[in-house]
Amino acid sequence: MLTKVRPVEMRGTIFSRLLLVTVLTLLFLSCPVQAAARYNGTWQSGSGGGKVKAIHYRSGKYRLIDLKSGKTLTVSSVKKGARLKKTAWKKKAAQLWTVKKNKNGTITFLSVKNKRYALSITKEKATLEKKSGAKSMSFAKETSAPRKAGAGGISSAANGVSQNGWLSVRGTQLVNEHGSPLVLHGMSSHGLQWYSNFTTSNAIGATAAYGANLFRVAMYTEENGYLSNKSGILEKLYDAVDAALSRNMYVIIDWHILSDFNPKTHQSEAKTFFNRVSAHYANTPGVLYEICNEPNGGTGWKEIKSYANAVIPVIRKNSPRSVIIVGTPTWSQDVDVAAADPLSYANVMYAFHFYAGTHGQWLRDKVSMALSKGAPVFVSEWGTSAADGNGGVYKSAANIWISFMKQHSLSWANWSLCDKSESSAALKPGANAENGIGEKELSASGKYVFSQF
Ligand code: DCB
Repeated sequence: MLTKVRPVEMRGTIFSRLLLVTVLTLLFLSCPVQAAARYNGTWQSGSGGGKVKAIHYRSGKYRLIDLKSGKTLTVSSVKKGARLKKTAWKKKAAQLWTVKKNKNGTITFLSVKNKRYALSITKEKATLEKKSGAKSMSFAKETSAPRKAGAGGISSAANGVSQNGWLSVRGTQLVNEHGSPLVLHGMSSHGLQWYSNFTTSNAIGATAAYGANLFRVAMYTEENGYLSNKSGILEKLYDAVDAALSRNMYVIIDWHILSDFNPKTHQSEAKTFFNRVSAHYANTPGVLYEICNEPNGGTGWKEIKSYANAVIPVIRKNSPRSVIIVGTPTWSQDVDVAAADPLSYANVMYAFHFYAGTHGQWLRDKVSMALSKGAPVFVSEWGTSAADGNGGVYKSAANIWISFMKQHSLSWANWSLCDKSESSAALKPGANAENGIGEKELSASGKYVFSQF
């Protein structure tokens, strides 16, 4: 075996350089100027509104960046109520602040121009005010760490769209914009026509607090869904998708066929719909499209393929990079059949759905078969109940499915975020998700699923 050996004199040089770097780093870290950088970070005033990012300049002085515009807050005149300007960073005293620690743990930013004046931010404006204990002058550090199960908070996805960008499929694996594998986990809504009270930014944000980075918007086509109220349901859909995106979540737009059995039944409506929404979200990396939820009633892969070949180009024309999920025969179970005769498009995945109380090893075998043939699988719907949405909760059967999905790095969405009186519902009947979701709101299924994100 050949190993490259550096000449002895070079190793000496490297060693002394390393020593020098280490000594300099230690000196730098221990000097008082560096210690003053402890207020670096994002701060929010007690009155809500805009956030500022503090960046240490020198000697305990900070510049503050307005997070909406990315510009530096600048004092234009030192008087009470003077609006702050947002300008480019020019290292001027009018752009520098010192920090005063308050008793309640918050901090106040004092202008270097005159330390009796402080930064005040309300929902409406950023001004200079005479230093006081007012909420608008008391800033708390923003904590981005997701709240843990049971906390019931509202958050944004910690590993979502802003960190991962456009998704694509490499082999059978979903990868992010940098080519690293990414697994998405989250909830599916129930039918938008019935449960849009759980597709709000707060309700979806509550799932993010537990670690979810995906939300699926189930837009039924029949059963009083889209086809019977196009403009009304479309509005609900846009609201739900925007809500998920506002929480940094990836979001699936699901054309939820069910009682219509065969996706070809409403193919022309599907083309119109997907043309419209993919144009609307053309430059939006967070959106994925699921073009037919669960073909059933004997619909074969040939027909689904024909439908997919008609709908995919419509989406791709508007939004060429979007990942598209295609339903498979028998309520999206026969991924093995699709794998034997795959679609020719890139960045396409095959939908696989299961219900723990009904489906077992024989169905996992279909997934293994599909993956071994190189077909990418997305578990865009699964439940802890039986296939009718009731029965159970089948926790030990679900445990086996969860470890199977982990083993194969499969992304999933659980059915469903609603308070319907059925065991697959994640919330108890009558639950309100607007103030976060906690022990009080979660059903037995919800408790189980929310601890798995
Ligand atoms: C799927 C559907 C989904 C359905 C769930 C649970 O259907 F994608 O829409 O949700 O799985 O059955 C249920 C709701 C009910 C609602 C009903 C009709 O939970 O509240 O009343 O939809 O809108 C499946 C999946 C698998 C199988 C059968 C069905 N299977 N199915 O394997 O037999 O009959 O709907």
